[in-house]
Amino acid sequence: MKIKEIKLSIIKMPLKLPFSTSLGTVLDREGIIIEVFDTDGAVGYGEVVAFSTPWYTEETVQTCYHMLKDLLIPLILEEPITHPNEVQSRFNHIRGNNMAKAGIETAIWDLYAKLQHQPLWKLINGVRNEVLAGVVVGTQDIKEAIAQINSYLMDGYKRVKVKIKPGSDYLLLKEIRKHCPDIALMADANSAYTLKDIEMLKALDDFELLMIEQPLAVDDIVEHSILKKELKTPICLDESIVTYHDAESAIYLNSCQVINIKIGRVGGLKNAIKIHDLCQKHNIQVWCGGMIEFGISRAHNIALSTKEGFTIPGDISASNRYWEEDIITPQVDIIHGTIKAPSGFGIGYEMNDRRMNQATTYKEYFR
Ligand code: OSB
Ligand code: MG
Repeated sequence: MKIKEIKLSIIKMPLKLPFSTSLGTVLDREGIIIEVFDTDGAVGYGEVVAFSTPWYTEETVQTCYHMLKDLLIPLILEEPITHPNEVQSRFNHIRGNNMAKAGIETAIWDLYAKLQHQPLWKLINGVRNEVLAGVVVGTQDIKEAIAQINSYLMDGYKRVKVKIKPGSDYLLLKEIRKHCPDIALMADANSAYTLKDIEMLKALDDFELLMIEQPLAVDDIVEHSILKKELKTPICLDESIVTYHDAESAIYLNSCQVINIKIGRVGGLKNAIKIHDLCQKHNIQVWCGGMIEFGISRAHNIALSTKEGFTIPGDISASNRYWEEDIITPQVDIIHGTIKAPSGFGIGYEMNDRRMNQATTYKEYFR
């Protein structure tokens, strides 16, 4: 691949509804869309999933922009790339900054798949042409949460996740269970608890949750292994797994039954696939996490979720879960709780230029 030009666009869109977690509320979503052009005019799309502020991980839109502009893009333009697997190693001497790295790495995967005349999901040896969707409720208000769940069930979602925190946990889940006894339900704490809360966390075993996601500290692997011995509810790690080595450590210490794989958090598609393969080998369940993303990242998530290990629904929802109108076309739709893997080359979605222009607040080209 001879990459001639790279375009960065900062975009911003209001969410249809506010999204609250144990760490705060998101009203507007800002992100970076990356377009990588080769010398023949073919284009690959990537998305940086960092938020405007560092509430989920330490990266932000501005830190990612700096990384891309000043360090990562120059390394990509420096010499031709034969295969997207080379991108990671070109960034070897730059620590962390996984979401910035993943944004450009995924754009190169898309371009490569297009040049190979293959859907990305087939190129990465996906095994299914539809992936299981799941949806996240963005409120801890009990009445409002139940109303949202009911409407998502009408849309066809088969798995629902709610965000919990101390004070909004037992009663919230109890009421949801009372109204929806049979739904596949899970809870995400975004690290809101400590081992001192163990009795409360044990009490949540009453609700037959599919799993509890990231109950303890963001950088913890040890205490989760202690908690796991006490809970019936399976533990899923999200924030704690940033590298392949983290996944190895969690498996070694028996810290979880499940890992949420996010392409951005782990630094790209190559790493996501490596972690998937490791989990397969060790009987750790995986599912694809979400970042309240725009359509480009959503499309990459769909491709990843066609891989063999992704047998449980991820946080992959339709475009209309968060947006009046997404930046891709067609919009991602849910049909009977699943999303069709597209048949087009690369990510299989086109840019919705009109919507993209409306959402763009800043753009810059690099050669
Ligand atoms: O912890 O999984 C998380 C959104 C932003 C940051 C972190 C998380 C989430 C979600 C929502 O839970 C997933 C989605 O619907 O995109
Ligand atoms: Mg999470």
